[in-house]
Amino acid sequence: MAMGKLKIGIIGMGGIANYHIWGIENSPDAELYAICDVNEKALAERGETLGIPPERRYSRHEDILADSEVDAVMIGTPNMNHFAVALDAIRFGKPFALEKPIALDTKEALVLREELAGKPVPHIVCFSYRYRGAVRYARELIESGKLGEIRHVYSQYLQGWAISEEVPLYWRFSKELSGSGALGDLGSHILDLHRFLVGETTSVVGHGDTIVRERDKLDGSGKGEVDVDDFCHVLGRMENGISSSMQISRFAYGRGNYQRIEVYGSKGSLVYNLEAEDTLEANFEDEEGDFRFLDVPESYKSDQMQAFFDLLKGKDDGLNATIEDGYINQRTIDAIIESFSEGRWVSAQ
Ligand code: SOE
Repeated sequence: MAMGKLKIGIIGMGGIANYHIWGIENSPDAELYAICDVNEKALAERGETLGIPPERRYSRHEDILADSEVDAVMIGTPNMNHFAVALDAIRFGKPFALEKPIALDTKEALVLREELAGKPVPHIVCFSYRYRGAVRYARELIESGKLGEIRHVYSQYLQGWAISEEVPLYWRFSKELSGSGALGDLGSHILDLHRFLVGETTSVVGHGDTIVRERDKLDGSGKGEVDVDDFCHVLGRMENGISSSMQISRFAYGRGNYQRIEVYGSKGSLVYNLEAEDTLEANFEDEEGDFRFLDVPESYKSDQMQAFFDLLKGKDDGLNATIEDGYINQRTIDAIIESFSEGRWVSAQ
């Protein structure tokens, strides 16, 4: 690996790339070196704005992966390409950060897991809320036993942007292109946070459905079918007798990116709310009081992109999500989808 700044390539110049670029620009350890997108027009425009010379703008992901100057890549394509690009990154031995969900289904996720087992490559999966200080502090308090035995985890992840029927049929509304809907986009984060905070989900039962069933196709050729969930409500049995619920929707009016997790134990409770990210609400038996706000100590705050660069430089705090975590996440998503159609509890293991 290079001694100076890490030369980072970005694959997929859509919305999430702005976050990747921000992370690179705000790190003393990395520079944006090359970019890749299948849309040549967007590639040229972004290349100009970002000052990336034409010879370091790639339209094929294989070519940016083959560039030996590139130390690592960020993979932020639409979901349907996560698997193929990550698989090639492993085959090229190129370190990568991969957006969630890691694949369209468990079968694909398993291939990534098996490929990596034979050929380890430094990587992270972008379950980005793991890096929130409040989440890390909650994890520590739970691990230290401050809450006693954990009984319940209740979570919500709500957005409202899909309410408008004017929103066209882009990839997030297609099973073939995104695997699932609100479940894979938002629920994947909550499922990961449940594991990060309290443990494994062993079985699930859920209700998911589509509210707006047709939307305008992007090519102007009329309406097309939305075949993924707009919302999903899931009960989970977790290890150690913990019972969880999660409410996930793109149809929660007025909600932008509302994420809340409540953890109830035998001796205490914690509430994490993304909108109040530097605090936790807490109620502990040994304080004999009501709920109060706890400030999150500075030392718990972290940044996903910097954590990736640290990993590449040999510093791993063990809290990054890996393909193994992505695989377990995908397995749970698939169990939930099965439960939607079968209307029964399904094993997530
Ligand atoms: C869009 O719905 C989105 O950007 C997701 O793709 C992210 O993973 C989520 O955290 C915020 O919303």
